Amino acid sequence: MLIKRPDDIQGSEITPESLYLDRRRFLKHSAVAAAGVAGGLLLPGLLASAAAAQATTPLAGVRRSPYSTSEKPTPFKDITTYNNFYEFGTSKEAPAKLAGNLRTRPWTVSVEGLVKHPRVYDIDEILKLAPLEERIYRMRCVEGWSMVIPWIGLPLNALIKQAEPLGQAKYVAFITLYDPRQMPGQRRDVLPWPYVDGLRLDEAMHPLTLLAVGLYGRTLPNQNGAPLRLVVPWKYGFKGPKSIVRIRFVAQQPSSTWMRASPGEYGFYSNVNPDVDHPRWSQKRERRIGEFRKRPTLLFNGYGEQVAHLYRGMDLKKYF
Ligand SMILES: Nc1nc2c(c(=O)[nH]1)N[C@H]1C(S)=C(S)[C@@H](COP(=O)(O)O)O[C@H]1N2
Ligand SMILES: [Mo]
Repeated sequence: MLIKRPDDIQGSEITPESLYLDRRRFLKHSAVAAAGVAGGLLLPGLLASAAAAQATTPLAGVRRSPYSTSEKPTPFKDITTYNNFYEFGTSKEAPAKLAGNLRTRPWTVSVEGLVKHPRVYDIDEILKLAPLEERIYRMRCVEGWSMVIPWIGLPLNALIKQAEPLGQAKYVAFITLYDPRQMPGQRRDVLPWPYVDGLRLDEAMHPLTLLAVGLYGRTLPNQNGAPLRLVVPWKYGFKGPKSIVRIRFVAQQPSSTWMRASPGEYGFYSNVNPDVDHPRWSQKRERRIGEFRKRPTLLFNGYGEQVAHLYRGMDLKKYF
């Protein structure tokens, strides 16, 4: 694997933020600001949409990463309005509409289990564990669509090194927020809550495995998993749990929400693989959001050169 030293140019210097932001969204903000300045009428519709658009804040000192793809990022608007976040409903539109009021600060993450240094971190401490990097990754959902997302985050291995896993620790489980008052989707048992998933320790240590805290230069919009979510770009998107509250080191392979929901359809590994079909549909091709023609799906989502060695000698049909 090629490891170049990332230079110190900020990701936001490459493509100006004004190009990232959708014009209508910008206008919406201006209208709200104007209404505020005028200090006159309360415009409930505008204020409500401002709440839904949320207070993301810019992230400073972000470095570019040699792990980024040069493919064109999916527009901000698609990344933030076409989501899977069942805690806020099962439609693609629901998370953007309903996640706006999720309280993401203060927020703590408990690092626990088989580690030398178990500890509860404040989200702001996690942000300082390593320099923030922009990682432009492909994301392939098991449903057959894909995006290119300019994440901001830090390698999960920075946190793992600080925790110092004990010899018996072989897997890591990620447990996300359970709070039905804030997450209306959790009032129905469409999935076993809280949403959990896991990785083998060597997968978790891999330099591509990212703890994402932002996208497009700013903190994560709630619908994308604020304030902290996992991104494992060679696996199907559901292996990236959103709004993580616990990271637990364990000896045995953990189960996951999707394995529990449908064990014949979702395995522990869930590596992107065009040769292992979902029982109900083919995984050979995918629709990149914004494109018309489907494109071929790549083994390990195109990250094979970096990750194939993790699975050497394993039958990928058995360990799907
Ligand atoms: N907590 C939680 N995390 C989740 C999900 C979810 O429903 N709840 N959906 C997963 C799925 S299926 C996908 S494809 C990605 C979507 O991430 P995005 O909406 O930020 O693109 O989040 C994953 N993480
Ligand atoms: Mo997904």
